[in-house]
Amino acid sequence: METRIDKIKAQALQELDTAAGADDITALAVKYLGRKGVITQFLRNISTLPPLERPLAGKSANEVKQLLEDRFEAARARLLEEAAASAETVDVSLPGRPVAFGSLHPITQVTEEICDIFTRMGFDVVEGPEVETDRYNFEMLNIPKNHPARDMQDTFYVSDNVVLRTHTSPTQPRVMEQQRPPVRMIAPGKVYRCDSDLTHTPMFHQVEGLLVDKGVSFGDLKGTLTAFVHQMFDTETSVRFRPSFFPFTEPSAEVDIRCVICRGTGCRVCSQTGWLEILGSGMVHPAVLENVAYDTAEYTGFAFGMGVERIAMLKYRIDDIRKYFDNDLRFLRQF
Ligand code: 2U9
Repeated sequence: METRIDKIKAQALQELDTAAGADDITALAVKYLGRKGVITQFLRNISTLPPLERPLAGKSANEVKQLLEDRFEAARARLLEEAAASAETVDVSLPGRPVAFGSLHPITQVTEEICDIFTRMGFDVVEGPEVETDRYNFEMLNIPKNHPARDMQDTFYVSDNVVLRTHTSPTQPRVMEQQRPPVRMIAPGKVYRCDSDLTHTPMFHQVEGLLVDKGVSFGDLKGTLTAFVHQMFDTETSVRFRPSFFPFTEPSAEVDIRCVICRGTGCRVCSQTGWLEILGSGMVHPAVLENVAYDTAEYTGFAFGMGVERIAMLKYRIDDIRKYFDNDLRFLRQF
């Protein structure tokens, strides 16, 4: 004969079969095994049964209680497993996650653009060491022992006779020592100076150029650098040459372009002058040619140098040089 506890058991298992989720299982556990649950009540009421029936009823009720506890626990574990399995499922019909493409740093892009322009004019691109000897960084370029550029305030010294190069020009005498004229080369790369503010960083990039051959004149310098400016900016950009001084060139000239912002009317960027300085240049000093045993009666040359950050600032209208080195992707993604 089916006892009352058998009926409770059958009922509970049937309800468990139709339980849809974790909440249903919890509700069943409360309904049957909770403090006021059906089985708990049943156990409590055993004392009201005739004495002979009590042991069997108690034993069966405890067995059913244990069985239900096990079944509820197993049902919970199965639900958790199913949830984990469905979370791992790959939906191959979903579109792929977009891959973020990297791009060249704006300074690299502008360096390459400068190199391309001079390559088209027949210049070779040569790279030299960033840790340089006093001999190539200063001596060979006619920079005297007492020159302020040699001061420890301006130059990073590695040891007495070794520095972080302060310009890329030492690459030139290294090439000239190995090669007879004609020499047509540019030297791009990193340079280092003890300096840091809105317009200076301790490391920045230069491209410095050199052309040595028979009969090279100041007219060649002007023509070459004007062609460079017209390709780098546009052919409407006027150029002017202003007398200057560098130990390695004589005569020397700064090269200015018409302000790219105000086109010459005067603004904050050009300090109301209408002009922007973008290059240093000059005829190679005879002492520099003699240092590499070039015959100064036969050969002359011109040289020039530019800061890449400055050219890029003017081209892209950037007001703070430090933005190039902050690694802020919102800035870098614009190029
Ligand atoms: C040799 C002889 C001469 C390279 C030159 C400059 C003028 C110049 C500056 C521009 C801005 C550096 O980045 S900057 O601070 N450069 O003004 N550089 S002539 O002259 C040379 C190079 C090599 C053998």
